[in-house]
Amino acid sequence: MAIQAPDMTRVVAPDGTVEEEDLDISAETVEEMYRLQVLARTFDEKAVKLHRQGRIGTYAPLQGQEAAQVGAAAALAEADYCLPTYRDHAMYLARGLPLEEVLVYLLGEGNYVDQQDPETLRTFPPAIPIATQVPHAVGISMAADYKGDDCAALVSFGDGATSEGDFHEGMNFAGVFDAPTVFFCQNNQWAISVPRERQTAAATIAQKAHAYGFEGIRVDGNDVLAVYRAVKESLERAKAGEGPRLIEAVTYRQGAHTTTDDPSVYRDDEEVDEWAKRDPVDRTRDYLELAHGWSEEADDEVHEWAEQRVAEAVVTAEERTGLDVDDIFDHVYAKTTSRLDAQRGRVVDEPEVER
Ligand SMILES: Cc1ncc(C[n+]2csc(CCOP(=O)(O)OP(=O)(O)O)c2C)c(N)n1
Repeated sequence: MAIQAPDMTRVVAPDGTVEEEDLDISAETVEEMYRLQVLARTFDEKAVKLHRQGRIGTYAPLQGQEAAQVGAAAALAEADYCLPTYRDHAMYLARGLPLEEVLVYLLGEGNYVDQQDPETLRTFPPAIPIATQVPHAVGISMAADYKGDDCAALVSFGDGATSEGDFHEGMNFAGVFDAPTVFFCQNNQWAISVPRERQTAAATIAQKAHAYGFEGIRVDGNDVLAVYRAVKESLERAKAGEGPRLIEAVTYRQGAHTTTDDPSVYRDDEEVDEWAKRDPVDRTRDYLELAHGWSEEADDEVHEWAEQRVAEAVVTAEERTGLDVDDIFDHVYAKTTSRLDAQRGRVVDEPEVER
């Protein structure tokens, strides 16, 4: 039996026209979110090139998901907690993490946030094992609630994560204990090569919340204003004691799953082209032009700033890191095992191993 999908909310149509007036979001906030999206896209394009040049390790591109990531992170209050994934580079940028820190992680050192004061940034290292951050977010938000800390936790994950036990355990616990958690699913239509239709027989991801006794909403994830509004409102509800919410941000991964993936073997060009017409960065720019008289000069200035910012960050990050291949053996275990020691020895002793 097909179950009715909740409607998807949207503020700005794909052509940039405003579908909803009376927005309580200032022009400055939209401009800042546009600037961050341009920075994220510029950085993303550069990161793919750095990987191709052998200068960084495997990278998970975010292209197409800029609005979802920036809109969600920009809606957080400073005191709120944020738990991103390996694809959420733009969330870190919108949270105020310097670009250099993101790059240092990709260069193989650190974990984005290890140089930051955790009480100030309140943003976790990226979760690589799928959905493990979901129960963590529930626990963190409950602990904050017990302590009387006026904050909520936002946990980000993909459509594929909704098939993991951790997702369901976290959702159930949050529903039972009214945890101030906002579950933010970036439904980018693919979990590596598994399409959304094979991930779940449910008509939407949002409706999964109903089974756990709370509300699930759908939002156009390529509409930064709609995402910002939905996340802000959900966080405020959670902090007012009205419980958790699941947000399904409907978006699209325009690039590969990672730089070691070739999506052309499992998806059609027509699909990619169709989603490109709904590009989130273009849409925010069109909105700014239509609603706030955004000029071509202002747009050029943002792009130049982003190019320069990314170029500077690459230089600074590469100067800061001095990694060698045998460094990968550190930090695997608290106490190195004999097998690892032997492997390290072989790498160090074999000069032909590419460094
Ligand atoms: C527990 C676990 N199982 C499998 C993997 C391998 N893996 C990495 S990414 C991925 C797909 C995740 O898809 P989704 O949750 O939709 O997020 P997306 O990558 O699309 O952002 C899988 C299966 C993993 N990292 N962790």
